[in-house]
Amino acid sequence: MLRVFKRTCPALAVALLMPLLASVASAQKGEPPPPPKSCGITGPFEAACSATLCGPPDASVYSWTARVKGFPPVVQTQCINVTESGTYTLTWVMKDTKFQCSQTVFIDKCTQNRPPDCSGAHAKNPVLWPPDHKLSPVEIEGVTDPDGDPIAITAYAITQDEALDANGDGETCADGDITDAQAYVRAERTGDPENPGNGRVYVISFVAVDSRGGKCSGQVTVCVPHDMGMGDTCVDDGQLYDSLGDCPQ
Ligand SMILES: [Ca+2]
Ligand SMILES: [Ca+2]
Ligand SMILES: [Ca+2]
Repeated sequence: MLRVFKRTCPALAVALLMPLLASVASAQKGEPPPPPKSCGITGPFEAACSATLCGPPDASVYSWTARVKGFPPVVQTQCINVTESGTYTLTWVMKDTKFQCSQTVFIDKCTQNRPPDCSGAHAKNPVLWPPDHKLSPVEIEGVTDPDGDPIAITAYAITQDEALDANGDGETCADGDITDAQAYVRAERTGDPENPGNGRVYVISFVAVDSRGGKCSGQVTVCVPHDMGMGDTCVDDGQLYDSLGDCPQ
């Protein structure tokens, strides 16, 4: 290639080679090449597998665009997680002034995806109190991905160790719900003087999927104690009942 350029268009060849020659000269002098300039976006210029780019904090509007395969037309969050090389442009508004900045990122493609790790999963609020019979969302925390990929969690089953309509727990069925992959459980337990119970235990089953299709599955528990005086503990008497079921007729 070089010989062809020299013969046909020496001026063009020199122009193309100038940046390369400059960086070789600076390397020979022992100086590191100058870092690319940043204009308000924080995040790496090179990364393995994926990178997180963030706009400045405290802006009132964020709008990311990129001509990159799979990137949506607009993403309106402060930070984005990207898995493809390309130039990402952010427009933001701060104190009624609009700013714009672009950053080019080179992503070294991962050849092997490692699945998420569900072993540390737990409910953000493992104890529900008071037992007011209301449905509460179960937020699942502690699932990680060794590659740093974003993870989506989908709840698919809920069971419990008390009957759905036992003595002293109101007459509410079902005692769980799953809407848009989010689990909800009812804050109630068996608790009349003749049948005091030992706290209700819910088990929520879920699957976690990373952005490249790797997955793991796990379970978290939520306890509705009999009372707070005995401590906020529950005894699991066996997950015999489907929380999503109807009351027995
Ligand atoms: Ca992964
Ligand atoms: Ca019930
Ligand atoms: Ca129990």
